[in-house]
Amino acid sequence: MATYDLILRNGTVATAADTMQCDVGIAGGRITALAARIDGTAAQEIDVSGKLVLPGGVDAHCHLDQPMPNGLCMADDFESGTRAAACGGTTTVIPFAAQQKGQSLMAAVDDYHARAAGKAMIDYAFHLIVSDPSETVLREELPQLIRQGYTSFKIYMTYDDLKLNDCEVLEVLALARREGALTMIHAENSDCIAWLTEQLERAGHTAPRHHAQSRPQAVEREATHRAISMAELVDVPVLIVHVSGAEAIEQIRWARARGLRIYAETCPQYLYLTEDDLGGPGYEGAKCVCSPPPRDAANQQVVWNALAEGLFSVFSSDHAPFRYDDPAGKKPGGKAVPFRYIPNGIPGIETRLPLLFSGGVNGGRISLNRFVALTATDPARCYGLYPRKGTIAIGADADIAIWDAGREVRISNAILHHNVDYTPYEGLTVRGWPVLTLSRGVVVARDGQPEPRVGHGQFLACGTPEPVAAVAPAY
Ligand code: DUC
Ligand code: ZN
Ligand code: ZN
Repeated sequence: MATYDLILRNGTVATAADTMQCDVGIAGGRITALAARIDGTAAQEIDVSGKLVLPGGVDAHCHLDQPMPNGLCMADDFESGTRAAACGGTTTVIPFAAQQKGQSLMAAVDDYHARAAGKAMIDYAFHLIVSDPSETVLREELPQLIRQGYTSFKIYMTYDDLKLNDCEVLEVLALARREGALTMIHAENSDCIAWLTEQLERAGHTAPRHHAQSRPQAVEREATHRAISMAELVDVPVLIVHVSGAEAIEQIRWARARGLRIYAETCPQYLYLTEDDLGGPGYEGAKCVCSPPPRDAANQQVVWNALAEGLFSVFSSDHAPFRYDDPAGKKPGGKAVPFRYIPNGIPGIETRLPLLFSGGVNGGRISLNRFVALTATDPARCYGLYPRKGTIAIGADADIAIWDAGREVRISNAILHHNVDYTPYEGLTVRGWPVLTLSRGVVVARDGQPEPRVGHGQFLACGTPEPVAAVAPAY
């Protein structure tokens, strides 16, 4: 008779494709049996009747312990970031090994491994950030790193310390096509932002709320269109990250209608925040300064519709953790500063899944299976981690989140486990919360509290991303 380390009994198991009543048998950190009734002995059994048994989330866009310029510092390292992720039902994170201009990409990766080692509670892979595509990076470092399992990278069309010009973007896209990697693009027009910021400052408009006016949708729309056009020229799939509203969505829809392989990601802030949240009393709006900025209620609706219809493949947190009351965070140097100096980014690694579940599944906007696809299966497919991650299937890692679909939780920073001193969602009540999170069969969070599993997380080398798997090298 088969033996198991753990059997989850009587749950409702959902994948991106199916929903079924069944037991889940786990041995050696993997799922080894799925059956209406598993016969066999187990070291432990957990009765999960009345609960949902879902693949643990894959948060494919989050920033943890990323080196920052100008005395800024991210609040979450791999320990606190993955602790919060696990409590929110996430079992894999993919943060960024970021190259500084002039730095070797290999050195950036080595440094990032040192930051993660022995700290992560759940498994992690790395995207790269390519900010300096020198000859050595393009000819030697990137091809080697791709072969070693760093098969996706983010490039920026804005931010002075990160942005690439269009020639550099084309070079990186051609390399991605040649070597079989997926390029993620931050699409905002840098010069337009600089000019608008200048105009706003001249008029004395430096409060946080003017951040949104410095990056209107046209800025995102134009860059999205340009990114799509460059991907078309090179004939390579790309993924546009953190899409904020109707105008960028329109570009992506247009590209898809032309048969272009343009993938897209959105985030909770574009469903739950608006630019009014940047206009809170005094300096409080700094808490919601991120880029692209949140838009308005009509745009939120367009993002919901696009999630439901399948335009987006990936729903990520873009967790970029800066403390509010901190000279290394939202108050550089210890004081309120003009919006251009506020570090961009908001925390959300623990609230990502409950926010989508509550408004999406319980709100009747998306099916449970679509929820699983957006938050686990499709991110794993996009970044070369499937089927080891992102699904419940025989042979997959036993990365599982048990959900109480009816549990009401009033979000407040006091119940979260990141190292940030605020949440943008303070006071919001959601329905549906993960009550048990397993990483390779090991309990890492229970009833909203972390288990002491620091260092349990392992590095994952990524395979070829599915979007690029079918592209033949040409250049
Ligand atoms: N924008 C980014 O591009 N990255 C981190 C956070 C943000 O707001
Ligand atoms: Zn970005
Ligand atoms: Zn980001």
